[in-house]
Amino acid sequence: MISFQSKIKEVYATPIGKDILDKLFLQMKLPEKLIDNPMIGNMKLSTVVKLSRGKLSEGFLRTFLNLVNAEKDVPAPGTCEVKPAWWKEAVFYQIYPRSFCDGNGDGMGDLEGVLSKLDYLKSIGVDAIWFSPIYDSPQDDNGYDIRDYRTIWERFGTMEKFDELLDAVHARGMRLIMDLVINHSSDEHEWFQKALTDPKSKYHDYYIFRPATGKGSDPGDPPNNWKSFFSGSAWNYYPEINEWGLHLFSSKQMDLNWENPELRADVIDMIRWWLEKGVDGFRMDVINLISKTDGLPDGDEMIGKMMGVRGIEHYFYGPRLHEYLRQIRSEAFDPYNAFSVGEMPGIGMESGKLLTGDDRHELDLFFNFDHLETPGHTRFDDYVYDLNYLKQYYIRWQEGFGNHCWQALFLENHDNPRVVSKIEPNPAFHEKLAMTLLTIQLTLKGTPFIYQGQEMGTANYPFRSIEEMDDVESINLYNELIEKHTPAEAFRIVLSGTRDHARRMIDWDPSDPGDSARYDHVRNYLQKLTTARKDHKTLVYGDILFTNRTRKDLFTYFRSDANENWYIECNLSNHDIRRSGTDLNPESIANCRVLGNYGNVRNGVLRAYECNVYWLT
Ligand code: TEU
Repeated sequence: MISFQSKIKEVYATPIGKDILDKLFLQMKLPEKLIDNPMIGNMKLSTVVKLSRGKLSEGFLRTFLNLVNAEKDVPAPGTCEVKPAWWKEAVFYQIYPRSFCDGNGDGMGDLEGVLSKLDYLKSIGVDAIWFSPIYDSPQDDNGYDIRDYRTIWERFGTMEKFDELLDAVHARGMRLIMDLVINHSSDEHEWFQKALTDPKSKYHDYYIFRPATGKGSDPGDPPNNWKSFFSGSAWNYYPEINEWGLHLFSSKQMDLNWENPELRADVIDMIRWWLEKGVDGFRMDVINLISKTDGLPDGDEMIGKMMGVRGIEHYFYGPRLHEYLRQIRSEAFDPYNAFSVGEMPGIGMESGKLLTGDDRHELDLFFNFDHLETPGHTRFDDYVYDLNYLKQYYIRWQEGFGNHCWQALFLENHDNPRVVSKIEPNPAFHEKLAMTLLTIQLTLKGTPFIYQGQEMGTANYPFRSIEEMDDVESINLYNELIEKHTPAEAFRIVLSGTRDHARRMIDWDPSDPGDSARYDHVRNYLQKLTTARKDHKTLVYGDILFTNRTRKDLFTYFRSDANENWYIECNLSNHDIRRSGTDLNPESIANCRVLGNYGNVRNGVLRAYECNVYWLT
C-alpha cells in the first residue's frame, strides 16, 4: 500500500504511480532519470506536499493514492518471444466515411464510394480497413453519437451495401474493423428515449442519471463538477424527469451505465451481431472511460488543468475497467477470434501493458496519445512540433513496452490536424516529410495505422472563418472562447487544433499540378514501403536497436533477426545534416538501399527530411 509516508521511488515502482509520475515529469519537462537521484527518490510524499507550498492539495494526493492503490496487478516482464498475429503484420488504413469518397454525387462520402476505392487501397498495400462510425445517427458528433447500432446511416447507404462491401473487402484478402462506440449513445437512441418517457423502465438504468436537488423549476447545481470534453458541464438537466444525465462528450452523447449487467449484455449481443456478419474486429472508442468511480465524486482542479478536463481521474482508469474488458473479450471477441484496438486517452505505458498484454485477455492494442503534442502544448496551441520529441517517445516505447505488448503506430486520425502541417510550416517540404513519417511508421516495431489522405501528404486546410467549420468540439470551444477573447483570437486558437482539418473531403483528382505530383510520389513510395514490410518479416518482428540516440535531428535504427539486418536513417529537420563517423557510410552500403525519398544517397550528408532504408544482409 502506498501512503503519505511512502517514498517517491516506491510510488514509481507501481504501474499507475509510474505512469502518472512520467506524465507529470513530461509536462514539467523534467528528465525521468530524476527518480534515480536519491534526494528525489527517497523523498516522502508528505514532504512533497509541504514543499509544494499549497500547489499540491491533500485532495490531489488522496486521489492519486486511490488510483495507485486500486491497481493490484503488475505487468509481466516483457522479455518473452513475440507471438505472431495477423494484426501485427497488417497495415491498417482508417476511413472517415463522410469525407473519403462520394459514390452518389451528393457531396458526401458513402459506402459506394468506399467500394470504388478498394482496389486502390489494396494496391497501396492496405491489409485492414477501420471504418469510423457508419451507423444511424443524428450526426451531432459525425456518427460518434449512435441512434441505432444495427442500422447504417441512410446517407452512407444500406445494410445490403454494407454486406456487399464486407464481401468485397474479404474477396481482396483484406479485413474490416468497425468503430465501436459504447461509452455513450445518442440521446436519440431508443434506450435513452424510453429512459426519459418511462423512468421506471429498465432503460432508465442504462444511463447515468442523478436527481435534481433544487426547488420548484430550479434544478440546482449539477451532481458534480465534471466538465465535458466538448466544453461546459458534463451534465444535462431533463425537466421531464427532474434529473440530470451524464455526458462526457457532446450534450447529445449520453454516457451508458456499465454498472448495469443488462446494459452490458445488450451491448455484447450487439457486438456479436456484427461479428456474426463477419467483421474482423473493432476500434473501441474511448473505451477506457466506461467505468466510473462509485459515487461520482468531484474532480480535482489541479488534475483537471493538467489533463485538460475536470473529473477525468474518476473514469480514465475506472475501478471495473479490466473486468468489463474481460467480459467483452470472453463473451464477444474470443468466440469469433476478433481483433480489438482501444482508443484510450490518458493511459500510459504501464497501465497500457495491463490493458493489452497478451497474457491479460483484455485488448490487443491501444492508441496512446502522448506523442501527438510536444510537452507543455495542447492541440489548440499554435506551435511547431519538434520531431526530436517523437524520436525520444518512440525510443522509450519501443524499448519499454515489452514483447507481451505491441504498439499501435499512428500520427494522424480524424481528431487531429494533419501531421505535416504540425511539423513543417513550409509546404515545399511536405512531400519529403510525409515520406519520412511513413517510413518511421512502417519500419518501427508495431502496427501502422494510416489515416486517409496521409498517403498523399495532405496538409491542413486554410479555413477562413468559423462558419466553414463543422465539428461540434470546435464550435463549442469557439463559443466558450469568445467570452474572453476577440472573435479573431478565438478563431485563431480553434484553427490550430480543429478536427476539421482531417475531415475535409479527399480530393482524388487534384487540378493543381503540384498537388497531383505530390500525391503520386507519396503514394508510390508508400506502396514500396508496404511491399518491403510484407516481403520481409524482419521489418515486423525483428529486434530493434537505436543508434545516435542523443543526436539531434538524426533518427537511426536497425531491425534485425537471425536472417536479415536492416538499417533505417531519417533526417528529422528541414536542413542538411552530416552523418557522424560512427554512422554507416552510405558509400559502402549504397547498393543495399531498398528505399529512399531522394533519388540517390549522398556521402556524408542527409538532405532535408531525407530517409533511407537499407537491407544490409
Ligand atoms: O475521441 C475521444 C477523445 O478523447 C478525443 O476527442 C480527444 O479528446 C482529442 O481528440 C484528443 O486529441 C473519440 C473519437 O475519436 C472522437 O471523434 C469522438 O468525438 C469522441 O471519442 C466521442 O465519441
